[in-house]
Amino acid sequence: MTPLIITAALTGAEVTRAQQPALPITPEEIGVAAAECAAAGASIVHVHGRLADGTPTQDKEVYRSIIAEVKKRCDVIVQVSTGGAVGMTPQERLAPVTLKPEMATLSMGSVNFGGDVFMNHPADMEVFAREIRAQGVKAELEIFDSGMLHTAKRWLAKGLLDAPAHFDLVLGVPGAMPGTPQALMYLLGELPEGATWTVAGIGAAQLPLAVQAIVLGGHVRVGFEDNVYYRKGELASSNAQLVARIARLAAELDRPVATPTQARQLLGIQ
Ligand code: KMH
Ligand code: ZN
Repeated sequence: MTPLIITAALTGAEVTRAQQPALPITPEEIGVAAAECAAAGASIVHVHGRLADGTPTQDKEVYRSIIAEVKKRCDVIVQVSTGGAVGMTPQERLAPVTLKPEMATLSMGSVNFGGDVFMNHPADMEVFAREIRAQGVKAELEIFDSGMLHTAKRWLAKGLLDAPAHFDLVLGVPGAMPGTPQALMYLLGELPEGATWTVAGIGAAQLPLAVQAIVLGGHVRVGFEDNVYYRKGELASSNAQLVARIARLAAELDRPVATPTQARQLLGIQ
């Protein structure tokens, strides 16, 4: 079976230390967490910048430090966020891409996001897509709702995005598609030829959707950005604890876990 790529979404923009005391915030903490996750089976880390007080930032120098802190400890693929936090300008959000990381996210549309609106105007998305391509960065297309997948397919047909596309199906954001097996199956039925996909279930949807992805031949994203619990009422002790559980489940289901080198091959990253 295709090796399973496990992405660890280490920090995100919304989770606080009050909600999850083990949340990595500084570049060094993110580097340490990345190495722990790599040892547990992650081949990608999805990272967000934070200031020392926890405020989300897309500052290029913060991301430069994050990438350096990760790379000096392990060989995982570093995927920078271009989603940043709700309310940031597109120019702010795009800054880390100019560091030429191996991967960057690209959100494929606007969506209600809890009590906020995560704005992704098509004109801005096009600038993001062009810059990601110009920097030679592999895009992960973030799909929060079904219309976004159809937009991605239109853009692939128009040549605005490169094929084969890699998708992150983010299910369970309040305001977007639910974290249900049915929602996942719908999206899988609509994926373009040759696409690769990972699933990021939010909150309680993280584990069941991850198991579904392991069985169906997809890939899995876990981590504090999406879910801070190990099980109902019990906080996870680290991002690595969540990664290690997925690696154990994959082994039980006869799915080998991808090394970073295998993940690069699967995603066409040079
Ligand atoms: N923080 C969310 C509003 C991404 O990283 O590309 C958007 C987000 C997506 O986290
Ligand atoms: Zn993110």
